[in-house]
Amino acid sequence: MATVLLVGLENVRHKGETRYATPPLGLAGLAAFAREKRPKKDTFVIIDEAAKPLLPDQWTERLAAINPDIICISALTTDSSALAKKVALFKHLLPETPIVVGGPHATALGTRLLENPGIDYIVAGEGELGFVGLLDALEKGDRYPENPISGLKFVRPDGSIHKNPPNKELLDVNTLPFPAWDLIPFEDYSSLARMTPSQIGGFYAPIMTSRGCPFHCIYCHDVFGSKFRAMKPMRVIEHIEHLINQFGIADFEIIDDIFNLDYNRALEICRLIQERGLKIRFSFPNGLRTDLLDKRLIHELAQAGAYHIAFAVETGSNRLQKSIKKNLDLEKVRQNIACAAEEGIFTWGFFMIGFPDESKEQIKKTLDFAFSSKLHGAFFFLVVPFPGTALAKQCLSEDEALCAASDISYFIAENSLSQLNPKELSRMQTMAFLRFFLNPLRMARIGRDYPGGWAALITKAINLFKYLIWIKTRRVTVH
Ligand code: B12
Ligand code: SF4
Repeated sequence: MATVLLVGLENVRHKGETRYATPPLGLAGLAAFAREKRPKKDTFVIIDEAAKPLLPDQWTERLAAINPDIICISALTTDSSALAKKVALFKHLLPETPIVVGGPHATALGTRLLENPGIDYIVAGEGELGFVGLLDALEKGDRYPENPISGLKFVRPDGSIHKNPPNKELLDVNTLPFPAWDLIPFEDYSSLARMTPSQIGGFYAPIMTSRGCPFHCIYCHDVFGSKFRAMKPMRVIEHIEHLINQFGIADFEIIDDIFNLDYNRALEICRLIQERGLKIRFSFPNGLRTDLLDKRLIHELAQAGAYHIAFAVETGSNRLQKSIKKNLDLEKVRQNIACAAEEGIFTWGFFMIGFPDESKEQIKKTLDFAFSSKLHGAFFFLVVPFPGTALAKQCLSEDEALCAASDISYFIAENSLSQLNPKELSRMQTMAFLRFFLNPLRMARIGRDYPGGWAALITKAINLFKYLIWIKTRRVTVH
């Protein structure tokens, strides 16, 4: 019997930025899987600092009360410094308690994370099997399990490293239990900003109806592999109904990497939502593969309750679409944005500027695409080569990539991989936001269609501009 503490880290917040957080689907999924595989053996507690950060004194009290047998932390690469601080604090307070780190950062960095002596284990990739394998081993008193446990890595007593790759055979997402939603205090998230930028607050849950993506965009990370594994439409509906009936949740963020890769599955999910009379609303804040949409699917999504879709366009240059391996059909994307906007869906674009060797003309193409589109909102991110990505391997050393991947590097051009220097790049980014949002026609459309209501819209607009002013008035080092 183990008491397992699962920890989510605080997203770094900047002046003027509303706290934002998403109920931790990954941690809730791990707990549910372990409950199924090790029935009645463990007790789980989730503390998500993204929603409710604790001061060190509060941690002292909570750890004393919980007395965990194992501490499991989920981390993104942008969480690196928060992770290091938390590991130091936990080791100081509970030196004998093993600490495990999983999630995208552990997947991207691999054994390098073990250079932090406070981290006892890392689990890379899809985490369920590794998590349960480790709990089983620790229960038997085996602190250095040599049998192959999916994705598990640790330092042996003699200083050598045990590393087992994530299982090649990936999980069947149809057989996974529903996440342990009972461990999530949904109310903690109800007044925070969420991943869907057109919305603040309210009770909602993130759901992932598929794992994996067969595309290989060079800037993307790889937690779930390239094999697309999708839940059957009825399984998706059962999950939605479970959340409605057990937790009163009727608002969902569908955060798949590529929900609509299987066109007929997507249509069938919409059909079932309508057939069963489910009164729900949902958004796609992580994007859809937007050149695989068409009028019919967009209409069905809107009828089923879709109110916000992110269009991850990234670049308006056809040449760059090829070199970054996104390979979007830009004309189709443009039509689909217009079509979604006509259906009353709030449309949000993601764009990236500053790819290796990108010219001013290519950046202009991206910006022109955004300005001339029917998008309601957009983010213009600076390109950040995250460790472990093909992009980082192409242009940076691992250390440089680790330094580059801070949560503010999307907005502060410290370096430039493009033909522009950091100052020019930064200027173009500021100009992009201003020209995009200060267009009177777009402002009128935003006011008319914003799904979160006027109060949320005003808060959001003020926050965005305060944040941009703060970040853009920081010093930019020209290299
Ligand atoms: C929801 C989401 C968010 C949410 C919540 C993040 C969170 N803490 O989970 C918010 C909106 C906050 C967010 C923000 C960002 N995000 Co985000 N986000 C996602 C998204 C779409 C879904 C995450 C999710 O719930 N997945 C489903 C669950 C089941 O998976 P999971 O959490 O990874 O957990 C599994 C495994 O990783 C593992 N695992 C996880 N934790 C642990 C812990 C232990 C102990 C173990 C054993 C296993 C384990 O087991 C789980 C089950 O298999 C992913 C894309 C994706 N495909 O996952 C991107 C993703 C995580 N985000 C990413 C990025 C880059 C960002 C941003 C930097 C984007 C930006 N432009 O600002 C910011 C950074 C935030 C900050 N400032 O700190 C990258 C991370 C890359 C990296 N190396 O860190 C991803 C992978 C997207 C991508 N494909 O590039 N994001
Ligand atoms: S960016 Fe999207 S389409 Fe490209 S590999 Fe990642 S998940 Fe797939």
